This record gives sequence, structure tokens and C-alpha cells, in this order.
Amino acid sequence: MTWLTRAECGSCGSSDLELILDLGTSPIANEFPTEPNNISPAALYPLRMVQCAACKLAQIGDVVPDELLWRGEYGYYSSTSVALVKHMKAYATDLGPTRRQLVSKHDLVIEVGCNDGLLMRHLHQVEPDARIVGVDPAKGPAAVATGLGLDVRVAEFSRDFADQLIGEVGRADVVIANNVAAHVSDLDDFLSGLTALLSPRGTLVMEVQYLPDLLVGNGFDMLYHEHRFFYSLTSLSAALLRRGLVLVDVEFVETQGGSIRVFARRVDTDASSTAWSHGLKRVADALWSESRLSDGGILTGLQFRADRIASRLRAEVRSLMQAGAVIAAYGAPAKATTLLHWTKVAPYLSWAEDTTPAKVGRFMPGTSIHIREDSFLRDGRPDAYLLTAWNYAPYILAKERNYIANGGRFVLPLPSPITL
Ligand code: DWN
Repeated sequence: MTWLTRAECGSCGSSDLELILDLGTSPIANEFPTEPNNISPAALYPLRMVQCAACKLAQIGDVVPDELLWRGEYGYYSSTSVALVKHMKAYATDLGPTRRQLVSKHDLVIEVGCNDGLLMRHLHQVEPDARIVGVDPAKGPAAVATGLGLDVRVAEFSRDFADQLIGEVGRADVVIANNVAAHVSDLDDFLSGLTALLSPRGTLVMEVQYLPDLLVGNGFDMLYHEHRFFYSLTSLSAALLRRGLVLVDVEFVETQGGSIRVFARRVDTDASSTAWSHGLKRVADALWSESRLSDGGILTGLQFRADRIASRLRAEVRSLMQAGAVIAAYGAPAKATTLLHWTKVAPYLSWAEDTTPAKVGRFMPGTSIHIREDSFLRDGRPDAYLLTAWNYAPYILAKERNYIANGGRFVLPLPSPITL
């Protein structure tokens, strides 16, 4: 089974797709093998980003089928990231009775892509009288959530599954989908399913990685095969409207190198009620700002910046190694697969360290880099780390202040390689 080269936009169907970024070939990013270097050429897939000239949605140019993408044990568990735990706790509070009052007593909340139930747990804490149901296709994370007593359905979300779920629990007052809309193969079916799940006056809350932040931060490593779509507010608004949803508010959050949290309601209800007047203005302001950004050529220059970063990062890492340094990767995030394969710095890394138990003992995809447990509390530390989990840099550099004070170095790959 191979990949499908996209002939039309996954949202509006236009065939006017422009190449933005070509990163050659790369393995599946979130599948951490138990053996080193297990990549045959057949297991490498083209990695390109294209943008639809009609609706401006950026998307992966060659779609690896779900059956291949999710065949292994999905390696991502939200609750293993301290930074994400903090983020989701604040997120739940924001939706709860003391802030937006979106999740109220006896409400039905459905989270699509609930992973290991991290947000669900915190929503239960802020509103114990709400009914919260999760959906996720990954058996491992879903089993963790179920083990915590959470109501999680192990299933691939679709319009058909939405209809089945409505029959079981009814339509939701709040539907949540964080870091999911980027991953789906059929965007129309996915968004139509979310719309169907919503009660007439319900609210959809979605977090997605924000393309302008990716561009400003040169985050080319966010391009990997499970990320099928890359959203601006302009393209997301058009995609939602096409499926009967209108944006009523937007917040900018730090996760994943910069994301947006959008709030949307069904067009066939009173979405413009005064309750959302401030939110509607925030949406209008953000759309205007985006219209100015897209004229700056920041999108068309991404390929040049990715090329330049690759050569500069190799130079930074090579010079450290030539000075006798032992270098390790700090974090084994999915994006590190793209970073290592595009920049070709894997041969300079002695090992990787990660706090995710499911990743420890395995290898970075397509490399012989062994993943060890987080050595924060142990000796045997390297002379330098390549900070592959750069999106958590403030948290990690603060956590590692003693390592740095004792001469430890960090190489930050993005937005431009620099050794601290
Ligand atoms: O959309 C997705 C996002 C939400 O999460 C999925 N495509 C898969 C995944 O992407 P990722 O693997 O790049 O996510 P993270 O959360 O940026 O990965 C950070 C990695 O770094 C994790 O494996 C945990 C690790 N880590 C660590 O070892 N020490 C993280 C921190 C903060 C640390 O101190």
C-alpha cells in the first residue's frame, strides 16, 4: 500500500494546489520501532505541503492512508507531558462555570480525539454534574482514560459514528476536538460529523496548530504524515462555514508551537447573539491581521528557510561534535522525525531522552537513535542536547537550569539554529 498524491483540496475540492514545501521523503513520525534503522526505502513517504489557491487551506500533498499511519501502537499520551497537563487544566477552567460557563450542570460534552482523557478529567473537576463522553481510535491512550473511569468510545470518528453516538447519548451542548482536525483523512466527513453532534444551540471548541505561527517560527518539522491539514483562521473559517458552522470567537494559545482555540456555532441558530459580540470582533480582527500576513510572502519563503536551517543545524551540531561533545536529542516528539530526516543530523546524536514511557526503549523512526528515559534525575548526561521538543523550550530550559549552569549546552533548531 502506498500513498495518494492529492489532486484536489481536502476542503473545497479545487484542483488549484500550489507547492509550498518539499521535504523529500520521511518515515511515519509517530511510529517508534523496537529495532534500529528498520526503514526500508518502501517505508519512506514523500513529504510535501501544498496550499489551495481557492480556500487557502494548507495541506499535505501526499496522503498516507490511515491503515498505514495508525497501524502501530500510537505513541502519543497527552498526560505524559507536564506542560500539556498544565495547559489542559487551564483549558477546562476556561470552559467551566467560573469563566465562559460553556460547560454547565447536566450538559452533555463530547470530546472527539480525547487521547488518554487528560482534558476530560479536568472538565469533570470543574463541572462534576456534566456528562462527558470521549471518542478516540487509539486503543492505548483510550484504555488509560477508561481505566480512570471515563466514558470513552474507541472508534474512528466519522459522520456515521456521530449518528450512532447521537442515538446513544443525544446531541451535545459542547463538542470539543483538540489537535484532531489536522489529522483526519476526510475533512468534509469529519466536520459534518461535528456539526451533526451539536445541539441547535451547542458550541464547538477546537484547538488546531496555527499556520501563521508555524511560518513565523519556521516550524517546517510540523509537516509529517499524520498532519494532513495546516490551518489559518481564514482557511478554517471557510472549511467550517462550508459545513454549517460559523466562528464566534478565537483565542491564541502556546501549544504545538502556536495554536488557535476557536469557538463555532451552527449557522442555523442565532450564532450572532450578543453573548458572542466580543468574540465575533476578535475573529474579525484576526482575519484582518491574517490578510496582511499572507501578502508578505512568508509562505512562499518557507522552502528557502527550511533549506538554510538544515545546513546551519548540521554545521552547529558538527562543530560541537568535532569539539568532542556527546550530543543527545531532548525529547522524541513526532516532529523530531521530520527534523532529523530533513536536516540529516541523526548520525551526530548518541541517544534521545523522553518522558513518555511508551517511547522509552524504542528508536527514533528510521534511525539507530535509542530512546532512553528522561535523565533529569540521573548522571550520565550528554555534553549537549538538540532540543527537538523546542515548543516546550521555556519550560525545559528552566527545568534544566542546573545542567546548563554546570556547562551543559542546548542547541535550539528553530526558528533558527542557535547553541545556548
Ligand atoms: O498533534 C499532535 C501533537 C498534539 O502531539 C500529534 N501529531 C502528536 C504529538 O506531537 P509531538 O510528539 O510533537 O508532541 P509534543 O507534545 O510536542 O512532544 C513532546 C515530546 O517531548 C513528548 O514525547 C514528551 C517529550 N518531553 C520530554 O521528554 N521532556 C516533553 C517535555 C516537556 C519534557 O520535559
